[in-house]
Amino acid sequence: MTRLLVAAFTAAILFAISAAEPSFAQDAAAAVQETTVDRPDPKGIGLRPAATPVAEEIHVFYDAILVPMKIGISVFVLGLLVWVCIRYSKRANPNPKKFSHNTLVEVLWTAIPVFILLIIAVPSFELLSVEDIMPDGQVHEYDATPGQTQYAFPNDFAKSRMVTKARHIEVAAVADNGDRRLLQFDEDYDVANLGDETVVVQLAEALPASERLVITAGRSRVGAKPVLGLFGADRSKIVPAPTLTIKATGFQWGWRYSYPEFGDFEFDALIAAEADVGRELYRLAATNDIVVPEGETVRIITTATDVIHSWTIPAFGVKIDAIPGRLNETWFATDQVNTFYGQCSEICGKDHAFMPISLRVVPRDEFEAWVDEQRELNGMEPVFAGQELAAADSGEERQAALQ
Ligand SMILES: [Cu+2]
Repeated sequence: MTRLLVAAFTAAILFAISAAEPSFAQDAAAAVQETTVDRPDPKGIGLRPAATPVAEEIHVFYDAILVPMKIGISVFVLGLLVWVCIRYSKRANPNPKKFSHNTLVEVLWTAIPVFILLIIAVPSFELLSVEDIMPDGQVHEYDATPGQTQYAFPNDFAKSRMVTKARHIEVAAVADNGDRRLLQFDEDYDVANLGDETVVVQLAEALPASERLVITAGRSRVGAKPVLGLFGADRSKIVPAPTLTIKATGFQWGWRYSYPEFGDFEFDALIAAEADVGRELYRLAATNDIVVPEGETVRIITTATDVIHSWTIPAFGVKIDAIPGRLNETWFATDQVNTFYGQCSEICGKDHAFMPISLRVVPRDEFEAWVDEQRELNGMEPVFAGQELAAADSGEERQAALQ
């Protein structure tokens, strides 16, 4: 009987792992296929396809660890129940034993759950830290000079965040048409002076003049990683520091967004009427979308004016409380040009279900046009139309250009 249970348990875990595999593939397919909106599927029970590296990491954790565990535990407990019902029924076991303790069983039912919780804890802490720590990756671009194989970049991070391992560097060759070719450490390049003030990347051979060298450096490596460091591919990448900050303020019942780096223009996003957006998007669509540029890291700061609300986009793997009198921050970055939806996720009163979150990811030039339009609506001059601001690389440079 015991052997049968062990076999059933193992089969359940193997089944769960194999069932989990296709959803990784779906994530990848969804990333390639661009749709115009990402809304919940009617009667769907799965997670939204991952649109950010954090969401990818969450999905691996869910598919490869949580789902097999919950199926395994459910099957095991059900098996025990069935076994007890049959083997120890009044008919099969008319004279029950009268003992009340069994040390071995008690040690096992304490130790095994502790072990299970530890297995869950390790990837959980990893996830919590990537969600909480603002990415600080730096991108350095170099035009290829004929014959040049050595490139250096400053290792000017905070001490605890300095580049000290080959894993903290990504080297890519980018062609004129935007095609990106990731170079392999050890094969295509080597790294010297790790942990020093200036790090040197030594290419095995010089790039053709048609390609630029792009070095991304930093410790904020996020994305699907091998499960427990053992199984599966490493699709993580170094995430650059944010180029944009958005402040989201929850109120009863809607969201107010402001863009502090662009003159702090702000707008309200209330629930859009069903007649305007149709039944499928009702309670997802808002009267105004948050607009962000594709492929860039966005810092989101949340607060509230009355009670606690919670800002979320499930496809991004982002959920963060908006608390009166406090600022919370998190981040996201997505390559998908799409519209994403979320809803207030902290019960906040009678219209809690009527404060949707809608976010539109657009190419950089569309984003700039939108910013200029919003500034105009708020009585400000455009900033991107032909000004030095267009050339600014960071939030600070933009801030400086605005003053
Ligand atoms: Cu709310």
